[in-house]
Amino acid sequence: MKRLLTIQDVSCVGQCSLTVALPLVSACGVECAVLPSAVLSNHTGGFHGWTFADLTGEMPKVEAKWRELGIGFDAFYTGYVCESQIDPILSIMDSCANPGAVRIIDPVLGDNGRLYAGFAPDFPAKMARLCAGADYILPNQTEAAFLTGEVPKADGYTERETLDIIARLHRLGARNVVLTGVSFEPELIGSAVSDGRTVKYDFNPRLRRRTASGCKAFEGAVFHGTGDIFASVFAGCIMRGRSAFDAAAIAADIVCAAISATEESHWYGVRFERAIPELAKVLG
Ligand code: PXL
Repeated sequence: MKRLLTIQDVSCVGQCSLTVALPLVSACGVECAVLPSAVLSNHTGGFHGWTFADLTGEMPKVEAKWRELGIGFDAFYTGYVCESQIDPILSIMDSCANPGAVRIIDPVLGDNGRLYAGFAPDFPAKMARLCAGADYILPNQTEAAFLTGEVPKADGYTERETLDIIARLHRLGARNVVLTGVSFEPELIGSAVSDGRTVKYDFNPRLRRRTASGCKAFEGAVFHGTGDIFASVFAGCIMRGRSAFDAAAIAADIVCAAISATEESHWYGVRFERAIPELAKVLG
């Protein structure tokens, strides 16, 4: 069994980051070690405030202990991290890598055209340094724009613009790019998977908050944590030997299943737990 280290925050409530990665990577049949980047009472998307304990100071100590113990990892998967953690993370990925270790970077910066609360405008340039040595990066459209120094477009991207963004993301130094939130027609949304030579698309029907009860408050509302579900399943599938395209397609199916299983009143996350049996079945 492969051992993956994921580095991202613990949002104690909110169904995102580590509370999603640990169960989903495990459900893929991959050992999931964790290094929490911070502990928050809840995620920053829609709650009225949150507590925040930065764990940057622990990182060099944990790294030193792992080196002493000879602990290594077959993969690194990073998510929501702080500015001060880019160098400590690069150091851990250098010193605790088993031969051939894979680097999967989800450059968590923002969504829907905006940086997440608490991130400074110069953070994307720092996150780009993590992307530079990545085997796979998994930005959404907003993150792709910020990483390449652009202002996110509100009205979507054409295929030509998408291919241009992907080329620019490769130029950051990433070997494979999985761009999420790609949509060339309103009812379909998916990802573009590029190895630097060819780009393949995977699309699914665009799901919206159910409004059967007529509750307009949820119509068009965002689905928090779906990027983390996508990245976690993608990472697990890569470790299980799937191609990047297959991993992205399976990850998207699990996101769709989780969204479909979520009642409209559950605003802060999606019910990914209900998709775990499907994931375990797909990966045997
Ligand atoms: O899902 C991304 C994410 C992770 N961690 C924290 C967040 C968010 C998005 O809002 O606030 C703390």
